[in-house]
Amino acid sequence: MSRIILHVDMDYFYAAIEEREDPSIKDKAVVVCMYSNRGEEGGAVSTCNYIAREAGIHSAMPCRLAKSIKPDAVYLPVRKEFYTEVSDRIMEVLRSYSDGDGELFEKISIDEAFIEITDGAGGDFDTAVRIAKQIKGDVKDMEGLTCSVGIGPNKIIAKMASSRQKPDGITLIRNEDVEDFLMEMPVSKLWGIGNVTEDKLAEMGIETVKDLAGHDVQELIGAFGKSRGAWLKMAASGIDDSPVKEKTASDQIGRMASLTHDTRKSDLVLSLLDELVDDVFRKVRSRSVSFRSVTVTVIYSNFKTVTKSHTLNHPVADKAMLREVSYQIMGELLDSSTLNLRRIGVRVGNLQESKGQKTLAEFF
Ligand code: DCP
Ligand code: MG
Ligand code: MG
Repeated sequence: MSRIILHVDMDYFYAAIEEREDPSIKDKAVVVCMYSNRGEEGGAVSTCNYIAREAGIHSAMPCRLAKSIKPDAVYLPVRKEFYTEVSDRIMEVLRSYSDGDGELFEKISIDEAFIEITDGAGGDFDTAVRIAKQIKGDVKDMEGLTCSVGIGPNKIIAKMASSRQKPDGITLIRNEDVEDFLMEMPVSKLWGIGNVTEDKLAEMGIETVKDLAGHDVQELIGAFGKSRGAWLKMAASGIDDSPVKEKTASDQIGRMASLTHDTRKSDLVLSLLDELVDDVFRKVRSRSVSFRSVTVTVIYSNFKTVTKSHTLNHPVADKAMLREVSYQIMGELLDSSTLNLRRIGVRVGNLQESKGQKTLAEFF
């Protein structure tokens, strides 16, 4: 069965959030600026909406230049913390779609992530498209924002596919489409190739992905070293076995699951919570770690996602403690809304190697 990976990237993310917050600017060019300590004139464009892009404005352009090109655009300062809150909520929803109950998920920036759905889609790319539509619908309903999705048999292809149709697009590249998709691209478009590599390849006469795929691997290894040289050859051939795995996953252990039907009955919710606690704790024990934070996630029937965390005074590896804290947080979440719950999750974080299995009793 082929792997199926989605790459989701939000459309003009910071500027889209600003439009949502103030619909009166929606039909204007909107430019979000990162002002430096040299004041308004010294900053660079963080991002802008598509109307501003049509005028030639783009990320990293000096704000001063943007203002000279389009003085009548709306210029706003970056509100990073606010965008991060929006991002966190979106990421929880995206994570809830991944295989392994949220494990095969990888956030790679504030507005994009990989989601492996090989099992979720039963290995079928048409089903994957349906799931992608559902994800886009969830994000739209929940946050009023659009995103673009790339679907492919690996991360490199999915990542490159998501930017093919923007904004609000879905691009599917099946195994049999990979070669055509890649071949005519300049090497600079291959995900993972930066300016330095591009220049070095150009010196070797390699300009397109096709040139790179056809190049002698030994020569690439000679120029770039063993692992990078081999990687270049593989990537250009559309082969990428790298797993979807969060870089920080080693610092978190979690599980999510759906309730059999949407409900807020505490006996049903808590019995699923018990199962999740059991599973999470089994992994905690098998990795011989202690944890200091406990996070509970709730996705309501309208897809609104809420997470709540509790940080303990000491790292513990104690199942009773994990259950107690999870119950407490879940109780607070149930009290704070009258909506039915669709999915719930438990996660522990701030992991440390357990030197001997410390139990709660040892701390008191
Ligand atoms: N960003 C930034 N400076 C950059 C590039 C990006 O501050 N040089 C920020 C602002 C973007 C966000 O990161 O909104 C996400 O970056 P993307 O590259 O995904 O760009 P956008 O989401 O803005 O636009 P697109 O629709 O092309 O994805
Ligand atoms: Mg984006
Ligand atoms: Mg992005």
